Amino acid sequence: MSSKLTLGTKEYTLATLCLLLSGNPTRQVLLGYKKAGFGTGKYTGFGGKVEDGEDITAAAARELNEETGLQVALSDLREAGRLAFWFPHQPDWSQLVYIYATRKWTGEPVESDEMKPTWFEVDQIPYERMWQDAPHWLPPVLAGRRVYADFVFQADNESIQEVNLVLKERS
Ligand code: 6U4
Repeated sequence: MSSKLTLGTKEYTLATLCLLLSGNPTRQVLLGYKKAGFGTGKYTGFGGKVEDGEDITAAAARELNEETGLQVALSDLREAGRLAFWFPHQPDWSQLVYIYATRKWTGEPVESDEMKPTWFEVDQIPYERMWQDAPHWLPPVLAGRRVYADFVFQADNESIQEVNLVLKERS
């Protein structure tokens, strides 16, 4: 069973998203081309639903491993923000996503049934092949900030209707 969180009248599924960064300042980011499941055909970070009773950071490391074969220590996952995605026309798609970033892992990324991992230069990110929220939150995360945001999607479940975004400096 996946974990849920209710905020007011909205119910969100808890999920994670991991970004692997290389260079300091960041020059490249590892994104995955989603081959199956939610967001098929789009590039995203690595992650998935938090299981009932599971620690959220542990879920992030587990999903990263399932999708890429990489290992990451929980202490190397830096909290990079929290994003609430609300789909009023498809409420069961709504997720509260915990974002993590790391520069430390072991192994080489391998393609899985779900994801094809690819490195992108930070000035060549394929925003046109990502969720439409990505241009709002990914650049500040790549610049080392933490992003706390609420997104509301339109009836097409693709376009953004409303965004509220707060940036915090690196902790
Ligand atoms: P299963 O467990 O098979 O249902 P799947 O449907 O493949 O998994 P899910 O729901 O477990 O995927 O995970 C969805 C992933 O997509 C998470 O890493 C969070 C991320 N995600 C969800 N909404 C997003 C959005 N609007 N923008 C974005 N990533 C999003 O960039």
